[in-house]
Amino acid sequence: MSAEPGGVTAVAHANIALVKYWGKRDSTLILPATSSVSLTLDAFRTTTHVELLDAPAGRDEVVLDGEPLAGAALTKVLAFLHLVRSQASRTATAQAARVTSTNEVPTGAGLASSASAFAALAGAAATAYGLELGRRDLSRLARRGSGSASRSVYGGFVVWHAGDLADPAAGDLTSYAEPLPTAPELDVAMAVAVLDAGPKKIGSREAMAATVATSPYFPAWTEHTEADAAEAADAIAAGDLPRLGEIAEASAMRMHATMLAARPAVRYLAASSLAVLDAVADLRAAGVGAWATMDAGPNVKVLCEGADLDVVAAGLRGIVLPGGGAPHVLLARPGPGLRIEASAALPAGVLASGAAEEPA
Ligand code: 2P0
Repeated sequence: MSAEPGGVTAVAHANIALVKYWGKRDSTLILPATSSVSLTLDAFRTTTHVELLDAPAGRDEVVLDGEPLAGAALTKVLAFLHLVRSQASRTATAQAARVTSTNEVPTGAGLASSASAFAALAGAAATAYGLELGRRDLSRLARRGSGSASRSVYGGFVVWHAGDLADPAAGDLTSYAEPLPTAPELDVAMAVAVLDAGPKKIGSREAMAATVATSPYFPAWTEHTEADAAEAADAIAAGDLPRLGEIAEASAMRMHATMLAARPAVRYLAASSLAVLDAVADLRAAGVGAWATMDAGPNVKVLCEGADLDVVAAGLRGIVLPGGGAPHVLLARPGPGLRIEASAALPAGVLASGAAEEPA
């Protein structure tokens, strides 16, 4: 089959883990040490277009936000395209791809840009190369680009299963994401206190590996996280936001405690992060349901009820940071799963199978 004229566009949104993924048991297949639970947001998204070229596979072109991608980020994308081609069983496997991506997430600032990026790339590349994957297999494929990307295949609350621990082949088949049953009355939102939009000092992949290798707290982290994921799923099904918030904040603090115990310490917590954590505690003391979570960067995301978003945002904007000034605050609500749009006819079932499994 020849290249689809026009190619394929996919849109995916960032997700924020409420029960964190931190540590792999297999770094080639990107199998996590534990299951994780997340919320896909409406605010930060990646749009990726993939078209096949009349050129051999070694001539892939990758452009991110108008600039040719280079270095380690390019290597990751090329390896992912190679994986997609190796899974596709048509003559087009030998064709190169042109990937054009636009990120509406501050790249590398701990706002989960790799999650939306690899979910969108998985959707666009798999479709362009003629792989007819359902949502579950798309989430397994996205996982190979970046673990957290498996969760951005779905909207709303999502679980990414650790999968079968017996052996890597079984784990590869069973480590996928899926939407979580959610109480209809559970109306949540997230305020993001952006403290440093610059690139992080140490990437999460390297930081995770250092934590697994050197933190004596890592076994305790894995031991408790599986139970946290199950309890978070229960709280989401029951519509119990206070319980979910408490688990989420504890999971984030435990993850940072575990990485702080690495040698040398992996430290994303900044003085400004602590100021925001204090403000969140103050909000709670004043009777506002607000719970903090943090990822591989200093920014603090605050989970709250949808109706409380304005009061939470006002509280965060009122913080005087240690260096002076106030945090920049972004507002988000639950967002949708991966959307794939092809500008040419696609094999029947590719788009339909995804749409059918999309949560309302
Ligand atoms: C998460 N993070 O659950 C955790 C919490 C950051 C802190 O997943 O190596 O880019 O590509 O699988 O998914 C960020 O790590 O790592 C991440 P790889 P990823 O969201």
